[in-house]
Amino acid sequence: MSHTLNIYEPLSIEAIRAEFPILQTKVLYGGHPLVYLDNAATTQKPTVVLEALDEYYKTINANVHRGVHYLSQRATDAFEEARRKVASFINARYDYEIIFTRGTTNGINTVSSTFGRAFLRPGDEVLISAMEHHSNIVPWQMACEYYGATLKVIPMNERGELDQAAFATLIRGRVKILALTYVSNSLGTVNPIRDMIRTAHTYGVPVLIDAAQAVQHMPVDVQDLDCDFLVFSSHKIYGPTGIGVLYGKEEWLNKLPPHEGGGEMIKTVTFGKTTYNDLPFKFEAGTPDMSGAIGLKAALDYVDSIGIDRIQLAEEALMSYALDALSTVPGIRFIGEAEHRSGVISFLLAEHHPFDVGELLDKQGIAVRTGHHCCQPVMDFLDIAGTVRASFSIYNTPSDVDSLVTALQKAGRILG
Ligand code: 7TS
Repeated sequence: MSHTLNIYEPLSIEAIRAEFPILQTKVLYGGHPLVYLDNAATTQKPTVVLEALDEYYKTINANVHRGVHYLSQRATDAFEEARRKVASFINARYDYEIIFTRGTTNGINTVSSTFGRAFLRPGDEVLISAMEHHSNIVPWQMACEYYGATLKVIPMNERGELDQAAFATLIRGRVKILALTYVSNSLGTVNPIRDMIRTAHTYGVPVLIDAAQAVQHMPVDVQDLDCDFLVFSSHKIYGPTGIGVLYGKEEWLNKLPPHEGGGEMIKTVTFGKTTYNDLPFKFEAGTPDMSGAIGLKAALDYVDSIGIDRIQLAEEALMSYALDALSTVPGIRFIGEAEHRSGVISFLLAEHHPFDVGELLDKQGIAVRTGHHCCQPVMDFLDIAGTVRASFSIYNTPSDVDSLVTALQKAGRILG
């Protein structure tokens, strides 16, 4: 759908904002209109998604893949249509390479534990980067601990860019898998993952991409990237919470053992032995989140109706406006100044604690996130307690940025 749109045609932000009922919120203290700049944590939901959830429960709710009856077949059709939508959205070769998960974290844990069981042995290495979210650190640490492997880390510089020379050396070790974020949620860095995937493949190393902060901001094509696994969360791309996606190349998904045991992931069960189902069901034990998948489909349809290319252009323009505008705030220091950035701007205000700044912004109706953003190693490396983070989405406007700037100036004056 997106390719039929003129990507240079400006978005009608007012029309977009009207699709998101929650944006009408007035923040309790002082009745300030809500300025929502915490989109990296979770995005708000457009009416089409809310209606899809409502419609699902009102008209077709039934368990999937199990009943011959009318509702069950309708629910199954809608659920599988959602899978096809996800496959086409990220350009997977086959629908059955799409596994529904509970979210990014659950997707990474599915790969780390099954990959660990199948392939990690004492002396092996798992390679991650210095800017990973805890979700892409801890599961690998646990797998390494369990199987006697070692976790290696690609370092970054002060600007928040990965050290490519160090990567070129590290990948030549005994690396069994590279797990890397596409876009950093704490610094906004967009990593050159296509090149890094190509390098990893020259050493026969498969790559998992954490696309939690990428799919909502830029086109993601898994065949073009040639990644072996890719994960994201529905709730960060205008869809419901509780559901996410694990993409895996057929070849890799077939090599991994199942993650959880239960209904749906089996072909036959006796007390002596169970044989496992084919993809994608082998990785979907138990009743899946049917309404979530259908809500996610509605969200991806919504994104396609605008066009991810246009979203990318509009958000880049807004980011650039925000960087210029924020630069005028006395005492501001940007954290993360990579050349290629997306979605988030992290900063500190003079010597003030990020939490104090965040609280004063909240009092003025502005929602940002403060703290380590589940990236404690990033904060340790930069020797800071945390940052204030403004993160953007399609419904944010230059006027949101102006409100942030005014509120920061006021916070600066109050904090002295
Ligand atoms: N990976 C990245 C890069 C993320 O930004 C997040 C969530 C996750 C993984 C985990 O996603 P989940 O949906 O499974 O929780 N990031 C954030 C954030 O920046 N603020 O709140 C959650």
